Amino acid sequence: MDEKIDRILISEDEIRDRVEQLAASISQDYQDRGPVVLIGVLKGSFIFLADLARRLTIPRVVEFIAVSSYEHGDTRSGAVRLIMDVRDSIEDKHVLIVEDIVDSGHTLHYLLDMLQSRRPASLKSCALLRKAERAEVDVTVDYVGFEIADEWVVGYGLDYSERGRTLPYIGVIAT
Ligand code: PRP
Ligand code: 7HP
Repeated sequence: MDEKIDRILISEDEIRDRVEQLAASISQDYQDRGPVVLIGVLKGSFIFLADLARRLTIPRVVEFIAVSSYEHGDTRSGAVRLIMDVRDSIEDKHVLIVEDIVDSGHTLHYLLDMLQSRRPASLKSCALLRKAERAEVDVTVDYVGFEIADEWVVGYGLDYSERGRTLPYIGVIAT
């Protein structure tokens, strides 16, 4: 995989430092609220969620959800469907969606709508990466690790056709 990486965009050290900062902010914001339910969006969030969850200093519970985007040939339609749901009810719980990346925003928009209908006590979102210039829907991301440009990135959970997910850094793929 390494030979296909054009350049490292965010190093392992930079990711570690930023995840630490995000965990500190989240821990402070949720400190008097009881346990936060972290919902990791599979597959891309699995490494970010693992690191973030371990750095929080507040009570937390880990859940996962899986969604898929409908595709027409090479293009995504923007429609999203649920593949795997969380196990437990989130009613009256403090919920934080954990994403690796917000690109068009359709996935997060769908999840916020769907989870809000289940009447959580609060619902917020956290994404390691956001490509603001690619946004197609207006969606609030409460905690953002890094704003990045419109380039395809892999590593730290993110893939290109299932490749590159376990790289320890975020790299730009050579095209
Ligand atoms: C990626 C990523 C987000 C979504 C963001 O998932 O993990 O969930 O795309 O894109 P959007 O903002 O344009 O909706 P993907 O569908 O590639 O699946 P994966 O996480 O299993 O790789
Ligand atoms: C999804 C996604 N997955 C990996 N790398 C990117 O740049 C991406 N944008 N949207």
